[in-house]
Formats: sequence, C-alpha cells, structure tokens
Amino acid sequence: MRIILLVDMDYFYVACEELRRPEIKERPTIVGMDPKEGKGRGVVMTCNYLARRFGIRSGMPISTAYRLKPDALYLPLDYDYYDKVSAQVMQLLKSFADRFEQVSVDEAFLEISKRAKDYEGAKAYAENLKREVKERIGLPCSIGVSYNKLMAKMACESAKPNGVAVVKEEDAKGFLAGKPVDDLYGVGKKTAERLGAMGYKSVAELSKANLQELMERFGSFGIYLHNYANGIDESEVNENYDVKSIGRELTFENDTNDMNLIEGAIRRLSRDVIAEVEKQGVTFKVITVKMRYSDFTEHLKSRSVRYTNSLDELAGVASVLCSDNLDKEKKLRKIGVRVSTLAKQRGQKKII
Ligand code: DCP
Ligand code: MG
Ligand code: MG
Repeated sequence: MRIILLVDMDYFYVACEELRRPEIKERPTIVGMDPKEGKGRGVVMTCNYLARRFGIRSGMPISTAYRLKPDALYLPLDYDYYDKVSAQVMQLLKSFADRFEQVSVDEAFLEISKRAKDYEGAKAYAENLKREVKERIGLPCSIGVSYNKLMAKMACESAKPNGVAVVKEEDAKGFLAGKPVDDLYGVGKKTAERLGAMGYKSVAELSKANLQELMERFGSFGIYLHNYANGIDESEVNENYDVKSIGRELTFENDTNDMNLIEGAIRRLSRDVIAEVEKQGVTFKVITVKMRYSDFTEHLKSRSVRYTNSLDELAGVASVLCSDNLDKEKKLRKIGVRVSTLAKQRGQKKII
C-alpha cells in the first residue's frame, strides 16, 4: 500500500511575515500590492485566517480587500525572504520522506510507505511532522494523508488550517461524493462551468459520467477527470523536482494599451526574470506572456526557443508574443513574463 502526505503551509506569505514580526500576529494581515486607500491596483497574494473572516481571499483585487477591511495590516511582497523560508521548510520536509516532490513554494508531496505501515501509523507520523515544522521553523502547516497524490491534496484542503486529515482508500468515494466538481483537484472555473452545463455539478455525478462523452469533450483530460472523480491517481511522487518556472508580474498603475508602456514593462520584468535565472543557474526553453485585462479575463501565450538565458531573447520574444496577441479593444491591467522547461547551466550552482 502506498501512503502519501501532502504538506501545505498555512497562509504562507503572511505566516512568514509573522515569523519575523511576531507583534503583528493578532492582526488581520494581507500581503499584496499597496491598496492606496482603496484606489490601488493588483491583488491580494494571501492573507491570514483573521483576515479571511472578513471575506478576504488570495487573488481578490486589493481594492476589494480594502473595502472589506480598511484597517487591516497591508504588507508589500518580499519574494526573496519567502523563498529563503521555503527552502528551509523543504529541506526539513525532505528528511521526512522516502520520496519527495516539491510542487510549489509552500507545498510538497512526501511518500512515506516505508515509514508507516497503516493509516494509523501515518496519522501519528503526520502529527509529529506538523509539530516538527512548528518547532524547528516556527510556522503552521496542514497535512493530508492518503493513498495517492490526488487524495492527499484533497485531504489537506479539508485539514486546513493547522490540521491533519486522513482519507482511507475505502472512504474516498464517500469523501468526494458531496463535493462540487470545482473542489476536485485540477478542475478550474472554466472546466467546472463546462461540466455543469453537461449536467455534472457534483463529484458523485461526475464519477458516474460516461467516459466516452468526457473524452469527446475534453480529449485525454477527460480520462483524468473521470479517474479523479473516482479517487484514482496512479502518478508517482516525482523525486527529481527542480524549480519548474521563474516568472514575474506587474500590475499597471492605470489600465493601458499603450505599446510603449507595455514594452517597457516587459523589458523590466524580463530583467528581473533573468536575474533569478542567473541566481538559480539555469537556462530555459519556453517563454510565456500573461496578459490580464481590465475585465479580469486573462490570456497566456507561449513560445519555445532553443535553451537560452539571454535577456534580449527573452524580452524580444515576450514583446512579440504580446504585440501579436494583444486584444487592442481592451486595456491591460497586468502583464507577466515567465520562463519554464528549465535546465541547469553547466558548471553553475545546483538548483534549490
Ligand atoms: N499565492 C499567490 N497567488 C495566489 C495564491 C497564492 O501568489 N493566487 C502565494 C501566496 C501564498 C502562497 O502562494 O502564501 C501559497 O499558496 P497557497 O495556495 O498554499 O495559500 P496560502 O498558503 O497562503 O494559504 P492556505 O493556508 O490556504 O494554504
Ligand atoms: Mg498554503
Ligand atoms: Mg500551497
């Protein structure tokens, strides 16, 4: 039997801020763009659970957060610091796993099949790990325990905040059944809408869907949807995790379709991305530009190049991707530049 944990840090960026400034702990706190008394652009990156009581959430416009709780504490982003804390967390988590896969800045899968013989043992192991993270790093986390990655992730969601939740294989169907499809891992808003229109609103309904029909609508993704709705996920905890992408984003002070301004922004973001690329000692193969408009619709455009770490190439390709695909009828609110499919530069320091 496989036993897999998903460890996800609670309200990570704000928890990091609390770690270095314990005096802010009792306050609703938000990390994101400057709210500028309600006129600020950009979004909430995350907030603590005190702030969530007021309805504030990750990804929400910072101006909405300000309307909900103007006297909350608003802090700017400090990626370098969060990355440092993340590296410490990941090093600790890794020492608790047979196989280890980091999936984001604050989240990792740990296979512990050799370290726990049943769910009871696994629960005790997870409780102990949660304690260790709190004691050694000083931060709260939540842990999902289950028989595959999908269910470990779903279990962790139900454990938040600061909890451990176990979902046994025999209980998985019951656990999933009552949930709406958009709670299912990998199902975003658009997919959920399409599934809803097809008559699949709950995971229970989706689990009984006709596979053929799902495949006609979603291609091979249909197989995953069907499997996920039935708690099936055979994917391995993938030991050789490397940083998967490096990106930077910027929200314009005023929404714009001025190409000079946009190209200037792309150049600046590309410079920041290349600085990080150099720091990590990598080269990249895929360049992606993200365009988010005033109406919050978003477009991603990507292009593959030969492995490179050239600033001119990145900024050049990103500018072309943007100018070729920009919807001139609308104004841009936010622009992002990201590189992925990374490889190590030879003779450079190791990633992470
Ligand atoms: N993040 C972000 N933009 C988002 C969501 C999150 O930049 N739309 C950042 C801030 C988070 C970090 O990534 O602190 C981790 O994301 P999580 O989804 O794990 O969210 P949190 O750790 O903040 O909260 P939770 O306790 O729900 O895990
Ligand atoms: Mg988290
Ligand atoms: Mg996370």
